[in-house]
Amino acid sequence: MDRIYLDNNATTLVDPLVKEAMEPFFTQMYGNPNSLHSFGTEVHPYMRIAMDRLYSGINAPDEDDILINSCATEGNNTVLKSVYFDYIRNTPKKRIITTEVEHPAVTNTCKFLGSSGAEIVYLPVNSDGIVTLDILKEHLDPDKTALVSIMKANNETGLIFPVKEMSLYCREQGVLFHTDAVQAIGKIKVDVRDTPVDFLTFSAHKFHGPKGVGGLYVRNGIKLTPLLHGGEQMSGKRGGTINVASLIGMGLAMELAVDNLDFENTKIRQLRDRLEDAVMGIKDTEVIGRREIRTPNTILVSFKGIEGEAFLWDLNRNGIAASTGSACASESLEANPSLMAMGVDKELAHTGIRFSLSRYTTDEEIDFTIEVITKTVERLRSISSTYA
Ligand code: C6P
Repeated sequence: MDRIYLDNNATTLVDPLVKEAMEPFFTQMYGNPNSLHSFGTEVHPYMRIAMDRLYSGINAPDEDDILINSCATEGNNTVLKSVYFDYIRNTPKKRIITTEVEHPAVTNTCKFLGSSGAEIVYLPVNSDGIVTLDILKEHLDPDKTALVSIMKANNETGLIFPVKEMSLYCREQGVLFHTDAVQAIGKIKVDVRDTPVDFLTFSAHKFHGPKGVGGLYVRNGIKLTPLLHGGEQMSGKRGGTINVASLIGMGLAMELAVDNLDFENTKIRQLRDRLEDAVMGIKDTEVIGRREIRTPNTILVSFKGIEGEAFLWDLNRNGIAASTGSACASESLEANPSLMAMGVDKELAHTGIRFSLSRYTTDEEIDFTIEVITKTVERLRSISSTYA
């Protein structure tokens, strides 16, 4: 069997149709869309189709903005720094409320803004691993709060947050709401009419599009200060020549992701559940978060007494790619911070392994993975000094 890729929350295979759709924009239609000659103008209709696909993918009204940028990290930075600049800096509302389990693209930006005068409140999660409306209500003072930033789904656990209720409440209270929807697109429905967020971020490579391109949704009427000042691209809201091929790819990837939502929530969920049932059959194993409130492709599992890194190494030797959590924290040997924030004990937080499936995952791959996991747990526990 070829290598098995179960790290789809880190990044995904580019759909072959997406790759094919992008190709002409490297070799034939390579003009700068801001140029006035035909090389520039001939790409406009294709860009429009891609933008329509993005708008329809998140059900955004025409009057709202979707800014094309380089990734979700850029999108999250733009939202937080822009809100700081426009709504916090010279006003009495100094507070940004976020959670203890956001991606570093949010938490590290918040830390930076905290050192520049913003007051950052990190909401704790409940015993289910999520932040609820009640937790938010307890901490939200609308006279002091400029922005609430809460992810739609967690990258490490797959846990889904009740963003609809929380954004509706923030709307009533006159507080801006941002959601990082990176791990939601293509896994659960994302609809900005149904869920009244003011800002939403996504990244194409998480839903079988190319790396290095993302989108930032901004509701009509919300002020946005660019992160990148420059030319008049994106109506002056994000300078820099647009990456045309990547936009074309992201548009198609979004359409395919939405078309595949049912498949993701039936077939892929079934495969994930089968993997989960099998690992739960192994002694002293814990899966983090109830499966009914997780994205259909994700499972974070901890095998008592086995270091996450050692486990990953064995999986990798057997051709299976998984991770100990967020790919961008993989060089740190610290206990998984999301898990620590969830109140999981330190030993468990050192042993978490994330398996994330995609629409390309097969029955045979899951069968083989279950076989390897079972043998690996047995082998590593037999040589572990902490497991008796
Ligand atoms: N999470 C993971 O292994 P970029 O890298 O900018 O395209 O996406 C950043 C990002 C932002 N928010 C969430 C919720 C994410 O999951 C990610 C990327 C990967 O979990 C890589 S660190």
